[in-house]
Amino acid sequence: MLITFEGIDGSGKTTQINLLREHLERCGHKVLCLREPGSTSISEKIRETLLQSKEDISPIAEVLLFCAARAQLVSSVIKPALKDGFTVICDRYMDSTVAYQGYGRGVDIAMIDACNAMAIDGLLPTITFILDVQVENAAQRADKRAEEKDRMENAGNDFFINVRLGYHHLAAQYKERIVMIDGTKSIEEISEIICAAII
Ligand code: Z5A
Repeated sequence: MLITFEGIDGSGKTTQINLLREHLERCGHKVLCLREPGSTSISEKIRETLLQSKEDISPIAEVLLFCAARAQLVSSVIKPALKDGFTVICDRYMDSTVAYQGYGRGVDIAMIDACNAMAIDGLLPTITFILDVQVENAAQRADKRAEEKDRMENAGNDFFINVRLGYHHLAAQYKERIVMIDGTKSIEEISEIICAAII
C-alpha cells in the first residue's frame, strides 16, 4: 500500500506520518517512510538544487526536476519496497507538483499530468491525505521553526493561497483516493481520522 500526505508547508504532515508509522508498526506492518523530493541520493541532490538554489529556476524546469526526483524514487525505492511487502508512506508525491507548480506557478496542468505519468509509471497512491490549513495558520507554525526559509518557502502568500486552492480542486476531482482533513483539529483528532481511514 502506498499512502501519501499532502498539504502546504507546516500543515502537519511530518507529525501525522510519524504517528501513522507508529500505529502501523504496532499492528505488525513493515513501514517505510520517504519524502519528496528526496529519499535517494540522486533525488536528494535534486532537492538541494530545487530548495537551495540562489539562481532562478523556470517553472517548467521546476516541474521536470520534481518529476525526475520522483521517477528515481519510484523505480529504485518505492516499487521494490512494495514488492517486499512494505507499507510505504510518502511525504508528498504527484499531487504536490499539480498544486505547487500547476496552481502555484501557473504551469499547464495537462503538461504536469503527462510528466507525472512518466514519473510514477502507473503507481498511483492507494490513499492520499491532504491536511488543510489556512496559509496564515501554516505560516505561524513554520515561523516557530528556527531554520532559514528555503527557495520554495519564500514564494509569498499569494502563491500559497493558490497552492491551497489547488489542493481543494484535487480533493474534489479525486474523491475516491483523496481524504481532505481539517488540519486545524488537534494532532490526536487528525491521527484518529487517518488511522480509521486506513483500516
Ligand atoms: N514541492 C513542490 O513544489 N513540488 C513538488 O512536486 C514537491 C514538493 C514534491 C518540500 O518541502 C518543498 O517542495 C515544499 C513543496 C515543494 N515547499 N514548500 N513550501 P519540505 O519537505 O522541506 O517541507 P514541507 O513538506 O513543505 O513541510 P514541513 O515543513 O516538513 O511541514 P509539515 O511536515 O507539513 O508539518 P509538521 O512539521 O508536521 O508541523 C509543523 C509544526 O506544526 C510543528 O511545530 C508541529 O508540532 C505543529 N503541528 C502539527 N500539527 C498540528 C496541529 N494539528 N495543531 C497544531 N500544531 C500542529
